[in-house]
Amino acid sequence: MFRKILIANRGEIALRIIRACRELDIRTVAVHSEADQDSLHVRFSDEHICIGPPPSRESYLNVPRILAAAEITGADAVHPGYGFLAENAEFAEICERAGLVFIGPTPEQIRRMGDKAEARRTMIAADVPVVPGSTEPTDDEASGLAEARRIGFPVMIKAAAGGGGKGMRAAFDEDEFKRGFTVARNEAEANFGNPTVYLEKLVERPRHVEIQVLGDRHGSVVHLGERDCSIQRRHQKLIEEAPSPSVTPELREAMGAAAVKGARAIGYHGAGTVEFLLAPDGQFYFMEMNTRIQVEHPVTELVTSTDLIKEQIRVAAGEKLALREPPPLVGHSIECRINAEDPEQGFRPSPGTITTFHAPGGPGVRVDTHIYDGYVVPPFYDSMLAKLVVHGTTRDEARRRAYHALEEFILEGIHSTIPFLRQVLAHPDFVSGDVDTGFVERYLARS
Ligand code: MV4
Repeated sequence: MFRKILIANRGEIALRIIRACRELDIRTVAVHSEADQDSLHVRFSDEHICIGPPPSRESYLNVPRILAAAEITGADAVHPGYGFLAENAEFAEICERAGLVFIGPTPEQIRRMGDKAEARRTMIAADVPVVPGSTEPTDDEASGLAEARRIGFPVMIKAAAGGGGKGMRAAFDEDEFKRGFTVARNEAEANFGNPTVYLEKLVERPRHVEIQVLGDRHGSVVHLGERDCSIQRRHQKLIEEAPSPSVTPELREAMGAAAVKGARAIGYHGAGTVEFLLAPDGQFYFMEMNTRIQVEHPVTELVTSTDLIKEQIRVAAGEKLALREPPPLVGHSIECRINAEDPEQGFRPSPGTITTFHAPGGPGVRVDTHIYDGYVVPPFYDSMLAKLVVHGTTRDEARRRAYHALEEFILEGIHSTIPFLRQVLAHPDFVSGDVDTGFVERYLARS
């Protein structure tokens, strides 16, 4: 097992990794920017090193500084968390070359799933269902249009190098296609330096359902059920839950088997997430594979009684997975992301000093956060401050628990998403579980 892990991240996930390391008797090294001097991940780590000025480029994305910190402290592994360098194949490669174990999959696996068109080809070859569409990306409008006619409208135009909805356009007819193709191509070029796009049949009113997988370095892969992440706004998830209210045991088995097949096809090891679009007719289609631990991993932890961060560390150290088959899912879990944003002002970031902080408690209530009374929310990073994660025997118990816990959550001095989250939890369509990825936009358009 590792002796010392460097955590190349900040905020709640850095703290979450520190807690896992303590349980495994592994020492921790926190790296931090000048803006995070007073952060809890710095205070609760065994050692800490400042790696640069506040902007991420100069600190949390500064590879030479992070490697120097690992060298100085004698760390033997690096946990990248999520965001920042977590899906940077080059970083994973550089770590390995420096003799540090990267806690995650191989650079090759990261690279392969990072290229969306390549990921799609890989899944087709592995017999995982993908949305009907093209396999060869193009940057030529005429050949794109011919392909769109073959697939049949409506279609979705997607950047080959994309992800997270950038360089993506829906087109319901040829006119819309011509305009959308140019926009998607330009966005793809500007954001990813690659103008090629590919086409898929548009799936209308889909749910976002993703399967958690774990693989070890001995060829074992298991899945741990799904998370429903349909409550999103502009591709930022707001509420996630496990299990999905729209997934039956039979569908779970089919989606789980598809996810495991896809992961096995690339010899995947570590924690990963296979994202699917779930159509209203019950058909599911591969979208993307995320080769990292995700923000919403706790809902899976609570329904499977698994510590996913500890599992990530164990498999990175070469241990075999203890889990041989999907664990039973017990009860229901819901996560609410509490962001320093003002829902009344179009979710505008709201940094500043937290003048009063009180976290809720009680049965089935977990709060993952790095903030405290007097904490100053810096303007430089992601606006997520805390995750409220609840567990209940039934979905309704979990939902009501989350609603009341948010009422107990005191956060003063800045604006937060708490009031908005409570409105969603009380919305009749959320109560009945009848939501799709368009829920938040429709809701906001009406209010
Ligand atoms: C789609 C789709 C409908 N049809 N593909 C959004 C981000 C990227 N990962 C894929 N996305 C979508 N791909 C086809 N063929 C709808 C979306 C989509 C979406 C997916 C998941 C969660 C939220 C979403 C919001 C808008 C669009």
